[in-house]
Amino acid sequence: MSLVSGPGRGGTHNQDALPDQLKLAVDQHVRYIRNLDTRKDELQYWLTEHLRLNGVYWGLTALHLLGHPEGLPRDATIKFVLDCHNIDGGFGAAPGHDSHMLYTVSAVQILATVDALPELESSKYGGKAKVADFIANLQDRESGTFAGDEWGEQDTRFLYCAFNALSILNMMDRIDVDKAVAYVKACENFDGSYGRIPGAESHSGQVFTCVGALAIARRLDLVSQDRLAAWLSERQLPNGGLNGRPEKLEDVCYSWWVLTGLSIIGKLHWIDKSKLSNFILRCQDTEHGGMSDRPGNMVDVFHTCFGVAGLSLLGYPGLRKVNPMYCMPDDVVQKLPYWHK
Ligand code: GRG
Repeated sequence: MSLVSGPGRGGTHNQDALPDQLKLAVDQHVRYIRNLDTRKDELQYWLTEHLRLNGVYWGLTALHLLGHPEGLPRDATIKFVLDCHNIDGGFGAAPGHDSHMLYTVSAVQILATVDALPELESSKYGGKAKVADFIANLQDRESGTFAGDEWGEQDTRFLYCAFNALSILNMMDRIDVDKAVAYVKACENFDGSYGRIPGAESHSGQVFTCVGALAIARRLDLVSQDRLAAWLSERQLPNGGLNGRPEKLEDVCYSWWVLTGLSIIGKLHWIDKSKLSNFILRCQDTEHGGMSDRPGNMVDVFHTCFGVAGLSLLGYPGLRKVNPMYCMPDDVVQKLPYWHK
């Protein structure tokens, strides 16, 4: 898809009228992401092995939103994902690593994004039913929430990951959705925002997971929409960036965690979109590509993904539309059988 002539959403900027530092450095970002896997002689590459499958998801998602799906070779990507599959049906961060919910959701998202979900059936450790079993076994049938792995830490992040992956696999019937939904409601605080477990501090990361899970379950009626939107809009600081909770610093990734909540409940206009968009663009390395948490800091693929996804939600021209519930290209989500029931 050509970035300029592709199906962009139109939005807050006319790109040609922008000064250079406020233009999205598409070619540099694509080159930066493509080169990440060629840096195997760097210590940093091996120090981040425990995040590899997440890293592939972040890089691939950014490339697809930037209009360059060819940026990572499809066959090698599918092979790497399947090499991370384990006998318990879950996926590890890299071949030989233990299974965890966080990598399992990335595996499912990657395969769906490159239209390769049927490839799961060729895995020596079983197809999508086995993956669904791994996820379903992590639900605490008493409380309804989920653990990340067999060791048991519970967090609404894992509940969201289960909803995300199982809805993509069209296997939500493997879990007790009503119990999980009631658990999410119990994580809501007086300010309309959400925490990791009932009574935990409100954090915008948890707004993404809780509101995202309720949206996937088609239960947005449970969200205190005006109170939540007020709390989320207060996350914007004078420099345009967003923080994750009161009194904290801004960070590009909150352009995703905060903005998605507002987008899902139809209140994106409660923040200053143009100021946020300029903040994200100031976090680019326009020479070598990539985005950082704040202007001038070192770039990484996590912030690059959520910066680009945030710009897509803001309607930055030329970007492929992102889906706020899944952080995947919207056209991929629209085709999922789960959304046609
Ligand atoms: C499919 C997009 C996608 C995600 C999978 C893992 C997950 C589900 C969601 C993570 C949601 C979350 C908790 C995001 C927040 C991440 C973050 C930057 C946490 C930092 O917390 P602190 O306390 O930082 O270190 P602050 O900014 O509060 O000081």
